[in-house]
Amino acid sequence: MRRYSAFAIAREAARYHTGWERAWRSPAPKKAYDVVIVGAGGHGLATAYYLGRNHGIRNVAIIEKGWLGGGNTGRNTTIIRSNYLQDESAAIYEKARSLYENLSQDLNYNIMFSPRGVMMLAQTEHEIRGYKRTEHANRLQGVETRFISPKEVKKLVPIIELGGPRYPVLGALWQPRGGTARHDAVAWGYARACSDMGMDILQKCEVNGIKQKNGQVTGVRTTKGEITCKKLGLVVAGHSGLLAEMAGFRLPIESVSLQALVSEPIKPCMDVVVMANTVHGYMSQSDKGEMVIGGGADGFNNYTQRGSFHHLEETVRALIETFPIVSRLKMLRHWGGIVDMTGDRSPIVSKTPLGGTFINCGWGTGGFKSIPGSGWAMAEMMATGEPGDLAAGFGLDRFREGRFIDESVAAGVAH
Ligand code: FAD
Ligand code: PYC
Repeated sequence: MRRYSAFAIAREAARYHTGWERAWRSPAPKKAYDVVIVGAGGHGLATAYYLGRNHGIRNVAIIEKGWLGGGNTGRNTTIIRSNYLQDESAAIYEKARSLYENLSQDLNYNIMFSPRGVMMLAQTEHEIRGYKRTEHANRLQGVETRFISPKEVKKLVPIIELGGPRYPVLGALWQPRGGTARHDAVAWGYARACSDMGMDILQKCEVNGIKQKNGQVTGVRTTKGEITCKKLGLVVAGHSGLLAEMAGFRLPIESVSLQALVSEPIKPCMDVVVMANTVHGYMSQSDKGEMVIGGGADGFNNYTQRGSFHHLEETVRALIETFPIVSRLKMLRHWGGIVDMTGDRSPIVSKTPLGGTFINCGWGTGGFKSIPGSGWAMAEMMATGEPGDLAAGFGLDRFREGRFIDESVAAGVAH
């Protein structure tokens, strides 16, 4: 595949852009692969990419029932940060954040990483204590965060209302190298690199059965026929429970809808990301000028990818008290994605009871930020058969042993 470069843009401009190649191939499925990954979201594609790049395993198929990036990867609000509390989480989220710093160069694809800074507002005494604790933990973990005063908050975000009607802003946990990236570009960049390594991305192909013999996976049944494999990775976020059932085990996961909306584009007015977790709203401004807004997860399990009116009302009410200018904005679009929630709000990156089968799920409301680190850890586990340092804490056995990694506060989104 030809590299993208300034020279390539000039060359194509001179010939009316007739020479661009397709970013990835759309091949027919082969009968057999060494590795099959189910789910072409960010985590599935990143797993395949690092299998090829770090471990030289390239006879890989990534199977997607819809279109690549059409799940939560293309529906999220793109916040990237690593200000988690527990050591296991800080390690994997910071690995991901640091990979994001150079991901455009690594993939030769502009993912528009924008380390503009992320702040989580403290609006109660309890939140101040919690975020100061996180700041201290992050210092020990090598993650750069700082608790800042209301004055510093106002300087960074002039449009904020510090003395809100219900909760005043008392400070914030500030991560200066947190930020955003273009979500579909992350999926597209990984997909292009995987295809370039000879891997097959099979879109519009649903896995509806898992074949096994003597406790070992042998392949998958799909809407395009049977495919055999030596190793299988299940990376399907909100559909993880369904795939686990096909493989013959149960997961401690609930699937719920998380919603977001964007406004009409306006002039640049906010160049950081703000999360207000007490009133339950968060906001950033996209490069097009739209205000990207989200709230808490639905309070009931479901598989719908739609928004709902009660959520709109709750989220916009929270945002208006934090940013009064929101009251004069028109909203353009509203959608939902099915997120996969564990009890401790930490992911599962694990071997499973079925031999040769590995699972990556449970990133819940916060898995966009972790895509590169998660793919790196999952690839290592699939290549070697055992979890490495990054994945070691996130095994399924922690639920049996009560070894939870509680991140219900750092998850940052009401659930
Ligand atoms: P997905 O992108 O959902 O990919 C899974 C894929 O598996 C899908 O494409 C699906 O079609 C496919 N699949 C399912 N079943 C099958 C099958 N049987 N056969 C074949 N394919 C199948 N995270 C953050 O870090 N920051 C944020 O700001 C943020 N905001 C969010 C806002 C919203 C509204 C939502 C919904 C989520 C948000 N998240 C955020 C969470 C984040 O989007 C997810 O954790 C992450 O995208 C999960 O990626 P994934 O690759 O695991 O899943
Ligand atoms: O994990 O930072 C996050 C997040 C923000 C909005 C949804 N998830």
